[in-house]
Amino acid sequence: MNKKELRVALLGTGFMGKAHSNAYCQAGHFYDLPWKIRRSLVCGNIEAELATVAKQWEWEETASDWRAAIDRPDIDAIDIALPNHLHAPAAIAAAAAGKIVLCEKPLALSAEEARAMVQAARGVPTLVWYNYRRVPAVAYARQLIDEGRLGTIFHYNATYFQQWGADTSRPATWRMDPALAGAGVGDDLLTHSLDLALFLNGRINEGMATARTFAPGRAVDDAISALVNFENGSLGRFEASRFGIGCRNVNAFAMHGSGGMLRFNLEDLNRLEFFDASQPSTEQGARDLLVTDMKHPIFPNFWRPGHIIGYEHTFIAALAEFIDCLANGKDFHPNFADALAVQEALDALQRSAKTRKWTEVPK
Ligand code: SOE
Repeated sequence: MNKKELRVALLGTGFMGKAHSNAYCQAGHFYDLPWKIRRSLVCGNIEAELATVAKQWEWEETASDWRAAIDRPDIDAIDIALPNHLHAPAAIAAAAAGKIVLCEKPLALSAEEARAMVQAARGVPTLVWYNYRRVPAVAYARQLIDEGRLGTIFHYNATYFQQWGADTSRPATWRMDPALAGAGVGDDLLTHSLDLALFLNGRINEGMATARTFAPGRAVDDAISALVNFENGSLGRFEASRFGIGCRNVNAFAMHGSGGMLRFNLEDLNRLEFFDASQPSTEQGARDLLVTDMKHPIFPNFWRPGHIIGYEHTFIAALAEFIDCLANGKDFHPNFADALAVQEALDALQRSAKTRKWTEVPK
């Protein structure tokens, strides 16, 4: 029997357009997908970029305006990899047209906009590209936590540091314009840390934050630091910066519980440090696990033990799982509702940075 086709339109041809294009090409190579992916249409308003992406990733057709994708009856899924301010209009239009909607992070420019997107997408399956949930080491961390190996959690500390913001000679892109990107590093990097925190440690009740713009004349935040209280009673500390000199893409977290400690850093993404406090004290020590075993989550879809994987595999794994959920009527996470929870936490922290007060995250 012929497989059902998922006819995709990708909106956006930048860095994320490339990461998603690769996932559409590769998912069927690594996973036995229940549906066949068809790369039907790619939309972008930078002519040279559009032509290159279409050619290199073999998209069948191109369009210079993302709106061209919305009402086409021969498109099943719309994937939004546009600048942040276009996420809401594109997602709401796509959902109204009954399409399956995939959207880059952050879901929206504000919690209010994100709520409208969740409302609009009630009847359609959604995915948000918080791809780091699909790093095998992160998925394995979640498995250890679910098995109770960390016991009662006391501390959740997260850092997302990049350094490119300090290079003021870089041409400004949409990321430096609050109307297009949101408040800055919080929307871009802290959202990743918040998504992982909600995934691994549960709801954040309240927070207190401070934000800073280091570059003179820049209109967006370069750095944000926050303290939070989690619903499970643990304390949290978050830092996100584009001035994290020495860090190219340090997306790291550490969790300390009565049963042990976990530590992860994306710059060494195949590894997870695990300290098991149930070991005799004479033998205790953090073990640096290479999360590439056939019994580890996600990894066996790719290579054999020890044959490490990279950034792109997280997108491939997310997409493959989404298609499995679509075909088998299962819920996929993170979806729009999960990304709204990130947005609510971010919004509370950004408000706190302005008012300098502890701020509750609405339920
Ligand atoms: C910013 O530099 C950025 O590209 C983010 O926008 C992505 O979400 C992150 O995964 C890598 O860094």
